[in-house]
Amino acid sequence: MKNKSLGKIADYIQNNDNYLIIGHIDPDGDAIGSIMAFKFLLDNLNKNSIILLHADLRKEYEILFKYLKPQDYHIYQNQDKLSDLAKYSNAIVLDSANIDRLGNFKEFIQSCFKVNIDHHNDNSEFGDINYVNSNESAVGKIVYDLTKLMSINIDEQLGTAIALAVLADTGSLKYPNSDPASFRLIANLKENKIDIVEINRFLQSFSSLEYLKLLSKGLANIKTDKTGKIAWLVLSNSEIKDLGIEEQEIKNLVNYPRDIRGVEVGISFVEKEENFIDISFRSLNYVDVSDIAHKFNGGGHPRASGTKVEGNLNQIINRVLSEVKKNV
Ligand SMILES: [Mn+2]
Repeated sequence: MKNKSLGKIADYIQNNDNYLIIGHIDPDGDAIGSIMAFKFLLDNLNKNSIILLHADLRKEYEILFKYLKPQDYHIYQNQDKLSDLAKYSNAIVLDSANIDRLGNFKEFIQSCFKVNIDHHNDNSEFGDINYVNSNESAVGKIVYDLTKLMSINIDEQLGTAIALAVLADTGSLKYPNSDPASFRLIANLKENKIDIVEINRFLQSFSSLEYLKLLSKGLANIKTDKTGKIAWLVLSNSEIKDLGIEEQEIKNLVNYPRDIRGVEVGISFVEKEENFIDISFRSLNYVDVSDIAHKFNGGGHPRASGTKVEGNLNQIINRVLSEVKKNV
């Protein structure tokens, strides 16, 4: 069922109970912020719910986990443990373009009643109720609108989660998707005493000195094509292993090649596991990088997309660059 208004979702959650809340695998700030915000929204309605996590993010996202109790979330261990969640018959799925993005929880979620809330224009509308609006800068903005629609008070925890989601997906209101509504949302939350400065500091700071050293290796490896319109950063698995960085710490490296003046397409190739390359694409003005990601079984938005490809690092770089060159 395709749904053009949030009213159906508001009615559904008012009239039901026991919700799983899940976002996409390898979550970004919008995924984490919006699942947390949804938890706080449901708490406000006295609904029973639990967050599903693909990996343990408690340390990295302490800024939000400080508002949660251990029984508020389930960190994936194995398929057997999922039977503990049998009483939850509804799933709120956020920021996930398709069901494959749910990783190990995919099969388990299939049997639930699914409310799919997203802003990816390639969303497959896998839900029993779907609200997909690619004009929204972040899923956190959609959760905010739902909060307003349901007249839920935005307290510190709910406001912090929403602001983190929107600031993450808009690059702290710097990216082209930062529409007036995103600025208004942040201004409203700031008026509600949400600490926007602290959230931006969290999003823009480095997780450790080792991470900064890894970044310096990545930066030293940046190259551009002859036109100067394509720039790419490369990190091999041996470079990552040498510094002992956790793979989930590595993120947003694609912003560095993208931020070189004159560059239209920035790319990062990060070999998190040997022969498994995480590729991220960002574009500035006109190249639809979601089209390029789709050619390599990935997805995303016109200005921000990604995929994961198995194979030899240098061969994959060459294949991807030749595809990008056709589009620039
Ligand atoms: Mn998002």
